[in-house]
Amino acid sequence: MNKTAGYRESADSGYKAWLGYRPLEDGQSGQYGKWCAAVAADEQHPVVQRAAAELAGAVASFTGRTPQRTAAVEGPCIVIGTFAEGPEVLRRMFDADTAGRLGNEGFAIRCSEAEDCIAVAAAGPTGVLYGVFHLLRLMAAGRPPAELDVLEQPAARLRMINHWDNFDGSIERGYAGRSFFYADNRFLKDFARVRDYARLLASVGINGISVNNVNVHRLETLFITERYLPDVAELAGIFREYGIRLYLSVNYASTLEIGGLTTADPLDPQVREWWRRKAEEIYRFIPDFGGFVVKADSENRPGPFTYGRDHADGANMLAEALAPYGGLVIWRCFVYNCKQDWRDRKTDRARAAYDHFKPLDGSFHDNVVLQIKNGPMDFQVREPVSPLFGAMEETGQVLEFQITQEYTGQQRHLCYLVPQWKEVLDFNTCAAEADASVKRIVGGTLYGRKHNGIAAVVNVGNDANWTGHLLAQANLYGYGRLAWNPGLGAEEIAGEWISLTFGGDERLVKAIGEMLLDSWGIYEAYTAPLGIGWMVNPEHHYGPNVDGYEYSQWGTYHYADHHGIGVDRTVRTGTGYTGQYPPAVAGIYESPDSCPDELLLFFHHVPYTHVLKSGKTVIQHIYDTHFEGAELAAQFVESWQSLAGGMNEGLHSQVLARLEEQAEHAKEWRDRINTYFYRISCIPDQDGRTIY
Ligand code: GCV
Repeated sequence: MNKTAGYRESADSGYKAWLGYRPLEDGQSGQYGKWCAAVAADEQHPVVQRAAAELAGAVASFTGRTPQRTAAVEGPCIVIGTFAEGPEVLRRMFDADTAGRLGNEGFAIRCSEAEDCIAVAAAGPTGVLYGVFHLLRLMAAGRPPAELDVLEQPAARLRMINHWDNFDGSIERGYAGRSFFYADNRFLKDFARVRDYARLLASVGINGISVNNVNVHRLETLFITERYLPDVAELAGIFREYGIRLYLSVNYASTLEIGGLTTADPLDPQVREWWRRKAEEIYRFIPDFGGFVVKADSENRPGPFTYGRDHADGANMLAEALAPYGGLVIWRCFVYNCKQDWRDRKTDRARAAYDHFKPLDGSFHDNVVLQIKNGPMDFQVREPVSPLFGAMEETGQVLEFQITQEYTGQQRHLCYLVPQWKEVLDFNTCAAEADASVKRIVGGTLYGRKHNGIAAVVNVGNDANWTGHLLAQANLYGYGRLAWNPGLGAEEIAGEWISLTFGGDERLVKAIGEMLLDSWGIYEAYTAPLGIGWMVNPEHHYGPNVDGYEYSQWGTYHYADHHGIGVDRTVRTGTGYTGQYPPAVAGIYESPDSCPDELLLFFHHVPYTHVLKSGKTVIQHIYDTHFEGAELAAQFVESWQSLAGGMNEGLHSQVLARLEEQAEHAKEWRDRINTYFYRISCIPDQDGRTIY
């Protein structure tokens, strides 16, 4: 990837991502033309001023003419502001009722010939910013101004990005270069890049960011001390201008490691006092600090278990310290035994989060939210939805997705994850009312907890195009759009992203859209089959290795032998995991007859000759999907080649290189998986294709 100084401006690099604001076609430009003469914003709030600057810059880029920036509304213009403090015209265009319905972060957009303006209005400054970005999307899509009549507000209160960046500049599970926050144990202070990043995030409605890895090492533990708080505060200041609150991952054992105490027992008065003072100190530097993200008693990180305490004790202790300032404790539920003996067939990692946290429902303080990975295991290409959703009526919940493609091709393979996320959000937990979908739980409309939301581990780094694979930008964009509105379709989101990134040429939108929408299924087809997961090389998790984790301590087994494969997680004969779901869901998963094919091996151990609902045997399904998947990956290359000339050459060639690599690597997956299962089952492929 080109890392020379010019990449930020270069159209080849992909740096501008979906905010390139390419010139509008004459017709569109004409329609908006008169309003584009001026941008009016009379509020001095920094976020409103940022919104005005973004709007003016985008309009200049759309039309080739720099609009006038004014405070007063004089003549045709785009006017922006809050209902309360903005120009009078906003109160004429939107009645109090509209204003009242929008909530803190919502916005309204309208065009009025009578008032001779396009107006973007909101209850608060951040809503104004979101409204401006939305208007720019609509303008880019060529929506006629006369049709502008939009009222939007976000579904989830917290829409968060998690970084797994380390102070040395490495990124845990990062596939797009190094961190742009840190290098060599110092803050990089590349504020231009951080600002551009904040713009990207705000443009899709993100309002929270944790800036360091949940595995908090020695030096990052010091981020909450005077030594580094000034630097953290600088970062917070940039994100603040875009309505994004900064959070830090903290080391649960800070009192021991940097606090001079001999314990991190959450019930110890000295420990509580230390955190109380710590919170006071942090808020002195960062008055709107979001709070702590905590990975405790997980994968060798310290936690309350050491002191015989539970996770409510640990989380509440931190919550008490943050409560006076309105801070949150985002406590992760990724807690399991990572030192399992592979011979032990009773322990089931999938059960762990529910077993640990369900009994604690109702014991957490109001400012604790539990962050739960979408599935019970770990961001595999296919997993059922975690049974914890729906099970915790009295606890705020945040759903955790992984945008960074740890197990889905590491941004060397194309895998558009929005369809997967939509399945999770739409999943009906059947826990309460008829519609007890995950999106209602994390949107706060089912159980009505105060703090809820969605978080995701991000896929960016210092690669010129942010995400390594240019098409992986669609996942970052899509995540934000979905967190804002889970009702949006995967195709719709893909279409928006493609037009904003490459322009609205119909042929491009259709071809790239098809590639994106097919990509998850194709990746699944040539990798681990039928929900079994893993089968990757240990540690770095890239590339096929069927037994890579089979005799390890991580609890991620497939149990394949000469006769069959899969994990029996039934109540009747297995680990009992299915019993963690409400009966309506448990019943479906408990029997291989009703269990959906794509999750069969997650829930059941079956012979290779078991016949799927598709009518194929398991073994034939494995062969067929792997041959087809690799073929379809090769077709990506052809599809992309056919688009040469229709887009910037640099963008085209960088994607082509990744797709070629994917096509080669998909063959490796195909042959390794097919060969393994042919050798172990001794059942030949019905079609006699080459298996080694
Ligand atoms: C940050 C998986 C990843 C780890 C990650 C962990 C987590 O196990 O492989 O790199 O650690 O999840 O989510 O905490």
